[in-house]
Amino acid sequence: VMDSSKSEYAEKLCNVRGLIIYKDFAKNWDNVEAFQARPDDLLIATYPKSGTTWVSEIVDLIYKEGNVEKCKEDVIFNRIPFLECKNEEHFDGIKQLENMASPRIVKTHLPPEYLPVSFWEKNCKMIYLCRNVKDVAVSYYYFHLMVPAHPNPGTFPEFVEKFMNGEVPYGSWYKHVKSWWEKSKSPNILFLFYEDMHEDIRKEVIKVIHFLGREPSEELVETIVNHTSFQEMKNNPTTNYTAIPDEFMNQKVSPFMRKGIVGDWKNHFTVALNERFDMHYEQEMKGSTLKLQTKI
Ligand code: A3P
Ligand code: EST
Repeated sequence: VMDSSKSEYAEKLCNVRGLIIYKDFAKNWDNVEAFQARPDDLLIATYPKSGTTWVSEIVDLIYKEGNVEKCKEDVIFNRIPFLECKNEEHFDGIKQLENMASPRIVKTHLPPEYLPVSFWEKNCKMIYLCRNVKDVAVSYYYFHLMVPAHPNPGTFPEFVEKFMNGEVPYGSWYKHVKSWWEKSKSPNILFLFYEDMHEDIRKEVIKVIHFLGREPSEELVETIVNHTSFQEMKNNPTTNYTAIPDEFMNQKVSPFMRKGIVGDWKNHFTVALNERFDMHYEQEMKGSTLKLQTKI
């Protein structure tokens, strides 16, 4: 079992300058590094499974001034291309972006150190969304099961071991959020929390509208809150990823819009695993001023 899982990792994932990433993405790395950002690009950065799709739909609706029908004209991964995404002939984030008119909204899961330098040179606005690490681990586990580009994650405790060691695509969650947290001292970067969005979505939506230099009319905020609820996005074929064929994303195994709640980790972590995880968390995060919401 050990040998076959090891060879499956080598077959599907790859280490690019210290970052673990999908092999297909790695083959395209020269193009990622050379990517030319434009000054009016908006970057949405997250660690995978932190609510990227949710905040992306919110931002696109702000750009489209609350025109829901316009958002529904195309799937979210065409409206907001995924920068480093590459899969043979099916997906190419760089190519999509190059052919796109400004202003562009760009999705990435890259840590700041791996972001194409032009984003820094052009001083682009960026939004980073952070989610409670335990819920990220749970969500990433189901994502591993449903997306065949991942090695088999094994049991949940086995996966959590890999996750803690950063042996998953995009590497260590701890490094990722710590680095982006440091970067977010710049006024160009808005740092948001998934749990805050759950607690008071209106407040967070207004925050994003202000960050984008616009005025939050009552009507716009109302439209966004309604259109981007979990149920709406789960039933919306342009946001629920059902347009991606089963061979790449098998939603019969687990839906992309899975639960969309805070605290699902409590249904997955045993007391012992939780204690081990907490100890490791303290070690990894000591020295950082970033504090997650702990009341969940
Ligand atoms: P769960 O697997 O916990 O349900 P990403 O978009 O970064 O891949 O993150 C996916 C996670 O965000 C999933 O978490 C998904 O259900 C959740 N999500 C997506 N849209 C949401 C929404 N509108 N409200 C709340 N959660 C949402
Ligand atoms: C990875 C992270 C993410 O937030 C969304 C997606 C959707 C598309 C997925 C990709 C991913 C992982 C790699 C792929 C891709 C579709 C084909 C490709 O191989 C599975």
